[in-house]
Amino acid sequence: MTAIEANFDGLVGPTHNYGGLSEGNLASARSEGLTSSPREAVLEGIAKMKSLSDIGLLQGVMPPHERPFLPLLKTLGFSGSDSEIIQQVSREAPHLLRRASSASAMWAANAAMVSPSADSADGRVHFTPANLLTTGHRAIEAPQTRRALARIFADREHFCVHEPLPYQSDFADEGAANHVRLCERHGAPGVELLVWGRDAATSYEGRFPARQTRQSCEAIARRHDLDPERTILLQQSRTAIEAGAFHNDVVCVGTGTCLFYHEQAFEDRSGMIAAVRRAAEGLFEPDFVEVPASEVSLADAITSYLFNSQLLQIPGEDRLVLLAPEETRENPATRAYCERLVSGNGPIGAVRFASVRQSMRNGGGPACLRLRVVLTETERASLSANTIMTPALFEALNTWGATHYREALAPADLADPQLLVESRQALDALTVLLDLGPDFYPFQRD
Ligand code: SUG
Repeated sequence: MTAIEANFDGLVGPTHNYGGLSEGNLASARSEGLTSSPREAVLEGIAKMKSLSDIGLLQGVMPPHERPFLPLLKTLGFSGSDSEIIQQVSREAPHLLRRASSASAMWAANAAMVSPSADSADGRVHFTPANLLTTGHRAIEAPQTRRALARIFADREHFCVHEPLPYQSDFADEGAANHVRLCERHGAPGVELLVWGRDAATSYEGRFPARQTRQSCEAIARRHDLDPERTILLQQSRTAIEAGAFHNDVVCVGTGTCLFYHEQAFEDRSGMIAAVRRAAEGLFEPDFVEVPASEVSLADAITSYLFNSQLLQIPGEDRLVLLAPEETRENPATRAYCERLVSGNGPIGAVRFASVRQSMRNGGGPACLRLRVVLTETERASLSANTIMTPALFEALNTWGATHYREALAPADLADPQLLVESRQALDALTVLLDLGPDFYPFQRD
């Protein structure tokens, strides 16, 4: 079966801001209180999508969520008109307003864990929306994410969109950011690597939270009906989490037969290599591109986001292309590493750079912004809604972002009730553009 790997990018929402909400995410902490530019952010994201679509890759769009999220504030006891609620919460509990206003759904790598039909016993593509329960601002994402996935991947003959895992600490799940799939061809059975940071059966104490549990990986492997022989559970290294790698995709990325990772990414590095080799036996020969700490320290890997890159198989190119954030070029250690990498004969033949600075300041690089979905031709043909990037959609989204988004958003602006009005207008217009149906957002159903 031939299949391709599509990227569905999260469109940045109109309230994009720097709330300092993610413990263990160093960029989020550093940026707290800065003034953001929602318009620049959304346009950067749209430009990245367009550039991938232009080189022949299938590019989709995941819609932003409704923010500020009034249902959360109402559940917490705030009442009155929408504008009264915003004013009251901004006076009495500004941290809750930040929580309810984050545009964090843009990081679509955390939207869900996805297994292609070639890996699942029932021959369907499986999605588990991530419960994201470790951080308060992200724990409200899953219901809307599920709705978006169920709208786009509506055909039940080909797609199965599960409920998120239970909201219990044992099942903390952060989606595809802790998942890598290796394969000979996208349409052939592959090896799925599920990476966890914490085993719920033992106590975990660390400087920063470990956001993914072993138990959530086990549950996902079961419900996606993956072949146990081809599925590997791996422990993310504690050292990496302590250094600020809050997801495995901050220190590792893989596609096709190539796994590109930092020497200190996994707790048991040689065990990981042996397990991948064993699981790939008879399918393909894995290529391990390991970056030694002596060449790129964990600290440099994390500030530059070298690994939070998209590793792309571009039609017409023999070797893989690494699409890294601009910050990787600006860091002397990672720039020098990239030059050496492409001068060799390894599987990665070129490094290109994308500017996603607004997202990067919150710890989201090119890889965070996209959810990969492997699709056969039949599955591709059965997608619903209008979410595939085309020149016309690009033009429409660009105009939409430039029209509806603010140039600048300072922390105090979250208290402005007009921001809620503007955001809803933007989402109403987007619902039509992307053909998401009349009642896609909670505010449209009220
Ligand atoms: O979950 N940042 C996100 C970044 C997610 C990056 N995704 C991947 N690595 N795949 C997070 O920590 C910061 C929001 C704020 O502080 O305003 C934030 O949620």
